[in-house]
Amino acid sequence: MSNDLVSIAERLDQAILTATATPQLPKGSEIEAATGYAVQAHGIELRKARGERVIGVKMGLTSRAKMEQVGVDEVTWGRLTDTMRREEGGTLARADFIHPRAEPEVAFILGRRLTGEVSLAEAALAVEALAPAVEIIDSRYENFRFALGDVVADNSSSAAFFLGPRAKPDTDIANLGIVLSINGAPREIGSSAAILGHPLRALVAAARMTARAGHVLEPGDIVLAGAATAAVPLQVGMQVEARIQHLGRVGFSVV
Ligand code: 0L1
Ligand code: MG
Repeated sequence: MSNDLVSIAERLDQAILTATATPQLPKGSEIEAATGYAVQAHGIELRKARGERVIGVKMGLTSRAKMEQVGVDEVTWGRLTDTMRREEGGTLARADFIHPRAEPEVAFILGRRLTGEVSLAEAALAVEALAPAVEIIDSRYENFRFALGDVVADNSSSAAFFLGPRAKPDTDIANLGIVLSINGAPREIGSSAAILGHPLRALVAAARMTARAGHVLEPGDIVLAGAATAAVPLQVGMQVEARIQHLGRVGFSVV
């Protein structure tokens, strides 16, 4: 990888470590999605060198609401590491992030390896459990503004996540009601059908897209299917809760 791309990965990594936004890549020097994935992989190597472990992936921009919120219209993915996982029912320290937003997600926990071109049926068979989840996205770019390759380089904005209790893998997830509440009041309401028409399609896309980058989904991995609603900016004092019909709830407070 060129020195320029290494330095983008290092700049994004510093933005994470210092919770300080970095300027957008200058107009005309935005990177292609494929290059963005190489930069993302390098950023993850920097995290692994600090002892972090990859424990799954997140799919991004899998719903129209999300694509419209950020003006990018392609599905993306990023890696989840162990230090990004937070205790369900616990806290999220606002100061650890730049401009965090929360979004409700369906999570898959895999029971077997899944990679490459797979059918919906094969993807379903690989699922050991489902869970309600909240992803915290925190673009490392100023003003949450980016083009496709830039956001891919930035690990698809992924910053942290909360996972709720496990639900049975054969739960019908085609059209589940999803509510994201702040301080007990519903803020965003959606349906799992907004996630590529069916959240399992996000898992199929995860197997295919990660394989292209030489990344294999392994048993035990967590896959976030992507949000069904727009993301909500977080402030200190908020109690955040996601409820997904038949899957349950997951919540935390922002301190
Ligand atoms: O998880 C997501 O859908 C986010 C992907 C990146 C775009 C954003 O920062 O909202
Ligand atoms: Mg997300």
